[in-house]
Amino acid sequence: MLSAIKQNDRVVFDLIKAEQVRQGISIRMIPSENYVSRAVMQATGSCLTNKYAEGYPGKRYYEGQQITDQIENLACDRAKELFGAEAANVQTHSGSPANLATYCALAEPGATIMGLALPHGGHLTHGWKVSYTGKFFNSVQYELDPETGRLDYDAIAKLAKEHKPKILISGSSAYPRAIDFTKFQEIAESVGAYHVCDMAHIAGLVAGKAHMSPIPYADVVTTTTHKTLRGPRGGMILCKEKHLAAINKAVFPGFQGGPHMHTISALAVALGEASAPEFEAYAAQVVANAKRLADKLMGYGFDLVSGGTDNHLILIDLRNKGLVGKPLAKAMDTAHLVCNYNSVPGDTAGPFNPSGLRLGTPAVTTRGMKEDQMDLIAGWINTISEHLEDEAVISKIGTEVEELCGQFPLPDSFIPPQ
Ligand code: DSN
Repeated sequence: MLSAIKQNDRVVFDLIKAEQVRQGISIRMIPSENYVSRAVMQATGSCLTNKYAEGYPGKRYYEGQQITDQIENLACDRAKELFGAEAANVQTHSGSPANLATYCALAEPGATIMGLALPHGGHLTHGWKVSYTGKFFNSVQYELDPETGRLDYDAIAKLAKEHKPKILISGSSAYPRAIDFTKFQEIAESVGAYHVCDMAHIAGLVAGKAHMSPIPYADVVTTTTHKTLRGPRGGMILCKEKHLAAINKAVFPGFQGGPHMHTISALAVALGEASAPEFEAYAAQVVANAKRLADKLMGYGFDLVSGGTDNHLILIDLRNKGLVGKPLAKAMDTAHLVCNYNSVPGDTAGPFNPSGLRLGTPAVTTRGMKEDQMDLIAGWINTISEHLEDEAVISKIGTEVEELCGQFPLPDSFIPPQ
């Protein structure tokens, strides 16, 4: 599949090959990243990238939709079946536009929306002030309990009562604990708000029954499709039937033009894969790996926000170690251990050099790594944290990481087209 690129554009070919090598020899622990199957990757590179399909199946603005309508209907049907949702829109290009379109479908500009603050694990598009979701709407932000590092549902209920939001957002980008969506539904109902859940990070865990599903408890559920769900880079909105017309209108023509049909076809493939029984085992192992890694890191004296994890991610607060996130993340990257630095609750450092590190297990679990490998990874992170400036130590760990990756090649069906 890459042979034409090699022939036509050697520069791009070499860069893609180099990235393939990097992904192969790295322990990739950014919790929002994964490896897609070769089938998903081939669909994203298919002839569907040639097709415009503004509108929705049966009501397009261009002809030649004999096949695209079938593909989009298939993706919607598989999404509804997998998640038990009443309705689906599979056209949003990613999670941020999915969120913006959803808010605009349910509320007027200037209305009050309420989401988790970014340094407490929320996403930019949950109303953080630098995002247009925090400018177009009157954004009220809830925070984690400073003692427990967990969601405080009583405090959220109190804030909701005070501000009467039109939309209450559940979901997060850096919250390591299970979320009780029944509580969010109760709070939303009590103040007459719509409950919008952004399940981007945990969509694969929900599909694999390793996390409570928000679908029965939310008016609208948004998600990206490429994180734990292991699909192509894209977005999806699942909702109650009564909201579908408004959601569809907000996505197209409200915010987007033509849907990316190649991505939608790849999403259909990924949804099929996530419906297979093996996917439940995958989701369970993602969580088991994260728990083991969390336990080992705490054993080395790392302070984890909330004291552990229930899902696929871990947030280390480095302040007790006298460290900040960026130098540690960079040293780890040199040793092929890839994660991201991250703000932590109560962080006084800026977002470019925050006090935390965010790690996740979706990608390493796709490679087949289990608890024993998590022990090794925790040990390496600890050693690097104690030898940040020691190139010899970091280089030795880099070699060990490469060796471990050699023992855990991607399963055959995940090896990208060569
Ligand atoms: N950028 C994603 C993440 O890494 O969590 C969220 O959209």
